[in-house]
Amino acid sequence: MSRIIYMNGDLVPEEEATISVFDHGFLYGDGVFEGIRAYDGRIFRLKEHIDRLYESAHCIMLDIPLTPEEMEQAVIDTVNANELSDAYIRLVVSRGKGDLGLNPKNCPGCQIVIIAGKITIFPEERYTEGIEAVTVPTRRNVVGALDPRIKSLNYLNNILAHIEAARAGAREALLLNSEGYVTEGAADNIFVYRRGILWTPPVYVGILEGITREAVMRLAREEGIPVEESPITRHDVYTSDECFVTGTAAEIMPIVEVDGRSIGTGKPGPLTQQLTRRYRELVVEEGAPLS
Ligand code: PXG
Repeated sequence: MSRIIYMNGDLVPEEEATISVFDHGFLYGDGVFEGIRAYDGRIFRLKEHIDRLYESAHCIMLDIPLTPEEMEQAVIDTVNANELSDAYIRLVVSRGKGDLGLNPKNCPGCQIVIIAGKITIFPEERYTEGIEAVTVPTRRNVVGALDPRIKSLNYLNNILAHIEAARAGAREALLLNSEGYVTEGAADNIFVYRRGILWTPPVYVGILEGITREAVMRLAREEGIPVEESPITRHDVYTSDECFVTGTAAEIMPIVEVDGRSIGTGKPGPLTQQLTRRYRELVVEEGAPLS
């Protein structure tokens, strides 16, 4: 079935939703994006995703000619046009059509695209059994070069990590920063539960400030679990009682083995399971209604 795509203010059939080969998103990865989910007729943390999109755009000096409220409405309209109540939403703002040569001044206006499609959910056994992760050779982008807090269209760092993990036979990649601290997965944030404290790396080590990460930190605190944002090493991960990654797509995914070391009992632990239950309740309770 053909999808309806939002293209700079118009809702058009996907066959008509085309981009110029001179778009700087295509030529240079010059742009920003968000991945958002709707659950049961509500868009989870829509405002937070839009705020992060505008922060990313601000940092790359990309002007978006819509207010954040107009962008929220555009997302809602796109999901409704596709008659979806559960959806995966990809919002992309590129520098727009320009010329050859990287000068963004040659791009008169940005290109805004919103795609809303059916969500492909991971097989349930990944949640019940957990998955293996490996630390990969490629280091996370250095904060002083391309800050991972910017969700830019240049995702090669993450794609290389993904390829390297897959070649090593693991479903998840863990990226270290240039100093060897653990940063995050290819498209997810990491948590470890060790000696009664839930640890997650702070943004300054070089991570995306994940919206699921924030929600999980809040849920854990509500459950009375102490949460610390502090740099963690491979040792902390290998010796943790529980480990999981969080993201819009994966939600909360248990990690049961890292670099051949089993984590805890080698099965998803009780805190991971408890937080997963709470998160699944939260996503259907909260969120911007579609109508
Ligand atoms: N780190 C990175 C590098 C990410 O790309 C996260 C952490 C988790 O952030 P959120 O805000 O989602 O909790 C991400 C998110 C996709 C896709 O299609 C990728 C993400 C989210 C949704 C879809 O690959 N990345």
